[in-house]
Amino acid sequence: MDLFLLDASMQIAKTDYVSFTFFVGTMAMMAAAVFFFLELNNTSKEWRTSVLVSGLITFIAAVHYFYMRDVWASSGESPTEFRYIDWLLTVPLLMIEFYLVLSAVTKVPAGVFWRLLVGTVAMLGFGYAGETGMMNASVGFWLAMAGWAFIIWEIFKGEASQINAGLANTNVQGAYKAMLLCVTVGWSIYPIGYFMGYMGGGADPATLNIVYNLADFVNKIGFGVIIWAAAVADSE
Ligand SMILES: *C/C=C(C)/C=C/C=C(C)/C=C/C1=C(C)CCCC1(C)C
Repeated sequence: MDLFLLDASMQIAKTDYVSFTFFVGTMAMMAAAVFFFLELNNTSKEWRTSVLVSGLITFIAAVHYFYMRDVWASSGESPTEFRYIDWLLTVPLLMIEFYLVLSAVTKVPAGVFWRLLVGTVAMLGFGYAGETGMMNASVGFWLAMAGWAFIIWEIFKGEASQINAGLANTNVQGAYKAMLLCVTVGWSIYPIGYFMGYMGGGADPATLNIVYNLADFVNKIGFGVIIWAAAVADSE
């Protein structure tokens, strides 16, 4: 089956499922961004920043997907640099969402965000070092896993979770629970992709990129929808 995708020299029609997922990813992220931006009108003032940030996350991803497809289609190599620039911008924004969603209904100390940011930078820094060969792939994997574990600890047991437990707002608590699920179950797709790409006995860049693209779809658009749903419900 030909997917009729242009490569960099404007040559058409090669069967390239990875390019196809980048292509669909660009469209989906764009559509999601437009949706979240327009839905700002349907949300109360306290929730507006959360929904705005969901729009920014998907917008930033759309632009990166556009470039990543190009790199893949013209070289057949993983667009690791664009991938990690995207993650370095969007994952901290996802972490800010925990702060913002709680802040919609109560006062939250900034330390909650800073600890999540530290975990994020460690997770992505070691992941990048492992993927680019600056560090042994397995060592990078386990150090990145430690960063992820730190994030999970903060939102399950740390200050963020205690603030959430003390709230009376079911919309926020419902969203918090769904966001927890994203960061644990949804995010687990990334280390699985990394493992298959770098550790399962031989790098397979095609599988790696398809898995990462699927994970982004769930964890950027899905995550945004969770927040949007809570925002709309709580604004009524
Ligand atoms: C929008 C982009 C998101 C939500 C990206 C999330 C990325 C991760 C959760 C990556 C995690 C990794 C590990 C836990 C270990 C192996 C290396 C990584 C960076 C793939």
